[in-house]
Amino acid sequence: MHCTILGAPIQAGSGRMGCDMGPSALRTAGLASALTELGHTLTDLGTVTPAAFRTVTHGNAALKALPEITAWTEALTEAAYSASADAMPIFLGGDHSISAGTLAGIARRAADLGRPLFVLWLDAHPDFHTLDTTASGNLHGVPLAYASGQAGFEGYFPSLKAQVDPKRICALGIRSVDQAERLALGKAGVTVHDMRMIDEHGIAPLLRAFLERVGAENGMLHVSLDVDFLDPSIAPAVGTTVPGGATFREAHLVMEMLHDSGLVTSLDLVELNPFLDERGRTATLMVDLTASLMGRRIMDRPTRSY
Ligand code: EXY
Ligand code: MN
Ligand code: MN
Repeated sequence: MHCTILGAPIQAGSGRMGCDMGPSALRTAGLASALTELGHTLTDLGTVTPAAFRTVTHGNAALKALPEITAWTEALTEAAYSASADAMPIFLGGDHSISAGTLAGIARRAADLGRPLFVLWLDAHPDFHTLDTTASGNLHGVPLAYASGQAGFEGYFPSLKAQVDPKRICALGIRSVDQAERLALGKAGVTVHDMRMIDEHGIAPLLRAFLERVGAENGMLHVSLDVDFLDPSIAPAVGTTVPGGATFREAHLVMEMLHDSGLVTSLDLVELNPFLDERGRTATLMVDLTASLMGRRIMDRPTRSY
């Protein structure tokens, strides 16, 4: 497969410093060689440049860095649209606000191709706030709501050429949800598999059911991997740790199943804050998980088609 790598060093969406070093840490941890060793070809397109900042004011006084995040969203939408023309783009965050742009651009690509876009959101959080409901004002908490066309972004964020159908989103690993998000997710029809679901059923059957849907509709599949999907004991380098996350083996199993499905068409690696890491272990784990998603395996086995 041909992959393109794009760096999106945004940190303003997380309300703290450090995520701007994410792309650099992922490169240092060997992302490029992990991909080429698996036989993939690769173009590193470097760092996306945000559009010019506009002065924007909003009634929610808590909002932080709105002009900056909307400028990045504008640029990332274009970058994601172009990069998905003939390759599998891998977007290196940066905090999760990058996905406002990556999803918007990929959704436009899917619409051009006449294919349904599915999203697998691997995260402790659903990031389903609107500009009106976020209390923290941290815009890494809004990208999924924006890209799926929830109300309240008009006039602030770029208008969407195509949106993600919320009914084609599966959020997996969720364990920190604000009340406004809970209501909005239910209303929009997003599939949310929280940790309780994973504990009761196991992660594989939940993911398999979703992949079967994607395969049945010949869908494209965007995977958005937030570091805090993982348990903090194995992935400390994130500002929003929540106990009780995916284990090392659960996370690798998800990646291995995604590879075997052959369905993944784009990927975000987000929220890595190298300032909080321990000798690069979280960056290395994120690269190893990407390698599993791209075909690294312990032993050969027949590929399953979904
Ligand atoms: N729901 C909380 C908020 O809106 O502030 C926490 C959001 C954390 C978002 C991280 C990236 O996944
Ligand atoms: Mn997130
Ligand atoms: Mn999160």
